[in-house]
Amino acid sequence: MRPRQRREAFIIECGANYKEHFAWLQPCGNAFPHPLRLVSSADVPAIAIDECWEGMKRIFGENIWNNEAASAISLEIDGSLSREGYRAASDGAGGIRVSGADASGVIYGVFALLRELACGRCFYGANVESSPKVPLRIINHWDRTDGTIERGYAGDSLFFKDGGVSFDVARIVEYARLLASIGINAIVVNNVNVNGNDIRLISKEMIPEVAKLADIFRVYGIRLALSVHFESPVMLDCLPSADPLDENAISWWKRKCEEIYRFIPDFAGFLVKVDSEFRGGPQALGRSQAEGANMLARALQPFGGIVWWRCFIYNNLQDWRDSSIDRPKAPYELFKPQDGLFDSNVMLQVKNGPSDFQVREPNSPLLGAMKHTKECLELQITQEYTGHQIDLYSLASQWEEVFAFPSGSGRALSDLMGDEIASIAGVANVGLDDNWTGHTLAQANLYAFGRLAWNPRLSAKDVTEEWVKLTFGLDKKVNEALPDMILRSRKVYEKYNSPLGLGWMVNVAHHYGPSPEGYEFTKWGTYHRASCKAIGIDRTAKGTGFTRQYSAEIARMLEDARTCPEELLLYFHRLPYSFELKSGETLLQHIYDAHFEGVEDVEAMIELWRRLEKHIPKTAFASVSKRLEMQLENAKEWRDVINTYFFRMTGIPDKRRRKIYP
Ligand code: GCW
Repeated sequence: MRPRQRREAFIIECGANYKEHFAWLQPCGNAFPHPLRLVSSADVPAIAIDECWEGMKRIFGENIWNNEAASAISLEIDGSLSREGYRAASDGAGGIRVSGADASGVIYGVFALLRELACGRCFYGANVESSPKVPLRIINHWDRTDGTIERGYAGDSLFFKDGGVSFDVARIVEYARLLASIGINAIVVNNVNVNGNDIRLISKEMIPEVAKLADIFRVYGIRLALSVHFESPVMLDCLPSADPLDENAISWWKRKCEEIYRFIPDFAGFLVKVDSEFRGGPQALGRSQAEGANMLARALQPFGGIVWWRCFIYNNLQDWRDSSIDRPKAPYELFKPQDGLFDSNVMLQVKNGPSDFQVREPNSPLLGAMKHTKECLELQITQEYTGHQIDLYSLASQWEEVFAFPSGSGRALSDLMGDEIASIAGVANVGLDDNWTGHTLAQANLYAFGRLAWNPRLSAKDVTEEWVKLTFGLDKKVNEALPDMILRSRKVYEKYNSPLGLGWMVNVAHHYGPSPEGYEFTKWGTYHRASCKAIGIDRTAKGTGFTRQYSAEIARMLEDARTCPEELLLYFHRLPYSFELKSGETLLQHIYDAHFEGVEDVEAMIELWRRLEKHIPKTAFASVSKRLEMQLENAKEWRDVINTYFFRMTGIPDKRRRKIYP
């Protein structure tokens, strides 16, 4: 018998058939172990019970539950486990006990058990225990209240429409459970570029509307946060100034927080972008970043709120003629001297790379450099520079490298996670499209974000294999071939988009497709400075000095073109086209080869995908096939434009005499 009635809003139809919007929570019909009862202690949240009930039916069918059964799944709280942690283990009597440290822990424990069972791991041997390495695991939406999404490639916003909060309850519930199933515990629902009507999301009129979203997410242990405009006091209430030392501005934010917490008692806090890309901020008012951030932090502090203060600050009105300014240096130069000045509920939010979510970048030297200030690592799940969810691109493969990147004293970034870096944020790749992510296989990136945020030491291979099994079932052929195709896709895209860490050869307007000099003479600070002889920026001590921002051992490695990781060569060095790579090829020949190979690799991917036709649900097969064809066109465009560009620039032909357009 069911332990309690499910509320209407939580009923998700679990048909026997694959549906794209179930994502990785598909019905699967795995081998039935034996009937079970479901028992739980009184402090277990109703949603954990519901998810366990529905989830087991999804995996094993309706008959899994039988009130008379001898064995049980029992859910309980066990305060001895670490925060948000869980244990799911055999109880020795044919059943399983799921213990969670707290309400969230039981929810995560249930989803972990379901994941194990759906992946075909043995029911009787189930034994998983885990707790998150990083306490705050956040999704950042770049959604606007008009319903559009900045850098969104999967339809309109799930949350907003026509200037206000507007959503389909069932869809948000589905989204919340998908996020909870991968361990997400906070969500920022609006864009960091807070413009126009978006500024009003914290107005008296709109807070109660936003609170309706918070109410849904809360059930799944997810706290809601908002991006705010630093000048809100001026823009919303006509105060003369937003100066963080001005008493009026200070008390405005205090009152605003009181107002927000009346409607959203567990409000997570504010995400703030200032002093960059046409945003005002403390710097524009002659104040420091710390003064700006602390004003907001002190207003949130009595309620347990946090300020995520973005470090993506640089001069976006640079003169391309001036080679003394080097954009990647800006965040460290600005923030490092202010280490220790930020309140304890401020998290400095740093993008993984010092440039901007390029296919290949070193890690930002600011990550781990702030010894007395908390940081948040920002990753981008939406594929802005990585193929717009048209081209297949495994971000798990990229993030695995980000986490492995050396961070001084023999430590990798993953070693700092949860310690110096107390939170992790991912820019969402979802929208109203039926399959959430436009490209069905891009669901794997959202899945991987959650899993790696929980445990940054998991391998890209493991989480990708998991996603494939959960999404497309235990078909051997698919399980063998698809993870590999997904995992290799990052390298494939890199070959035709950005070999040797070059980056920025994209169309300026939208960042898809090639434009070798698109950014070259702009004000954005993103140049490769290709001439007929050499290419790349010298960022060594002899050049812009950017390498000096890293610890001595890392700087030494990057300084020398012979020890610098080859895939980052042109990020740190300016080199002649004749420079010889480890393969023995010249730099120019490598660029030609990579672009030809990129197209061949996409053709091979298409071939492989075709061979899976009978094993993949029709809807997913058709939509992915269509995108792969578009990707092939894109890869060819990149190959021909970039190779022609360098051939015209250098006059040196491809030594393998392949077609280049003179
Ligand atoms: O480079 C830029 C992106 C913007 C984004 C910005 C940021 C939300 O192209 O679309 O704005 O980064 O991260 O603030």
